[in-house]
Amino acid sequence: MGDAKPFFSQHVALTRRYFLEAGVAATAISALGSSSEIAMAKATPHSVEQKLAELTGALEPYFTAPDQFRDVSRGTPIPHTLDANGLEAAGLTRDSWKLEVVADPEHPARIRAPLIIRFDELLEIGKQHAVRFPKVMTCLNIGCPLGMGIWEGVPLRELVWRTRPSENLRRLHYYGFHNGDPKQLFRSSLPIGRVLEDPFDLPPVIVCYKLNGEWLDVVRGGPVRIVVPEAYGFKSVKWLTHVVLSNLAHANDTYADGNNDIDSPLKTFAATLQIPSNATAGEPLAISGYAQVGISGLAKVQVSVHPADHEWPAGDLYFDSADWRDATILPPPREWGGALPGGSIPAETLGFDSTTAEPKHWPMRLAKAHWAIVLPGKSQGKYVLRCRTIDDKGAAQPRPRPFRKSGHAAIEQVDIDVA
Ligand SMILES: Nc1nc2c(c(=O)[nH]1)N[C@H]1C(S)=C(S)[C@@H](COP(=O)(O)O)O[C@H]1N2
Ligand SMILES: [Mo]
Repeated sequence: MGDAKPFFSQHVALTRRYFLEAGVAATAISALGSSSEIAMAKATPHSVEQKLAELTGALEPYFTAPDQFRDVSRGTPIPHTLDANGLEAAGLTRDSWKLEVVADPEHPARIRAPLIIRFDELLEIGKQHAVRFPKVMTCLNIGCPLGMGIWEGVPLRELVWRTRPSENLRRLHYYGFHNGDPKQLFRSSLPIGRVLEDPFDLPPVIVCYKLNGEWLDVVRGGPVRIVVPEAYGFKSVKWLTHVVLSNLAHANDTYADGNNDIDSPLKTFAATLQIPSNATAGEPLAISGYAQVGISGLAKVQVSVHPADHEWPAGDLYFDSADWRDATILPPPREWGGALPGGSIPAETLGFDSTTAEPKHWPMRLAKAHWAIVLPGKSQGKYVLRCRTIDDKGAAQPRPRPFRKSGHAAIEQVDIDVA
């Protein structure tokens, strides 16, 4: 990751100052709030500083460079492995791409003007209507996000309205290039209301053609994909070719196969990035990580360390009785990473102040946040470290929606050997 380092040192400097301002450098450690785990009895300010410096090695850039996203693309062949001629024939270049917006032959919505849109026409609409917003792309079935980007495109409703719909429009579904093989079809769907209006201050559902300020690469589903801000990845169909306006009253997503909960919006959860798996007795434990901030926001990240043989009360499924300590949620980084052109947030990105380019709220919803904590040293033995989030409604992870097939939220557990 070419831009990892500068981001990193900036973030670290900021973080260090943050911790110092929190009072760590002061000798009056007792003055710290009880929630601040930097204030441990044994550690001198010097060793805390050292630990914080160590922590910094594993933090990732806030945004993910487009070529650093994890790829879970399907298809035989996977569309982005086609050669130049193949891509052209498949309509997967900006010159050859087109999108049909039509009525569902089986459950037809009444529309007056079915559409075929080409890339330059989409950009033309974008001149007036384009939006961009930060969003973490996460697969419902994978614990760790695939990447964090600023996605840009035209609200899907702009295309829907251009078909001049009049009635019998209850949902739409959409799919992309799939090698002309019905068995490889990957389809997703939305209620029409979600497309026409944005509830709870969410960004619109977009027909997306840029990621982090650059054209959307074919590997990420370009030239054009759908992006649904609050949803798991399967709603954001890649290599988009068809939007179908329908009077069908229910979802018909491909992802409903495989027992997936297809109406599940993004969950809040925490995970570690750096932990000392082999620690020395008495040495403070420096731990860092990230949290995915789902629709319910993020109030806290908490960490606990218990002996591996700790006996949990019967019925304590989610470790509520653990000795949870509040970690520090790190402030916005000074450098955003993600290979953004000029290193800056594109103008008028939703969620950022248009004059200062600072985030309006922190941590940002439907995005990532980073956290760190330094815990008092432990005596020799085997331990298990756990981390969890508390969302803005006060629900502790994996609540309020603990089921695996609605997206990952299981509490992470990591073994620590103290020698
Ligand atoms: N056409 C198409 N779009 C698709 C998929 C697919 O298999 N085919 N996979 C979906 C799933 S399950 C996920 S998690 C995301 C992943 O997006 P990414 O590859 O940009 O990270 O793409 C979605 N869009
Ligand atoms: Mo997925």
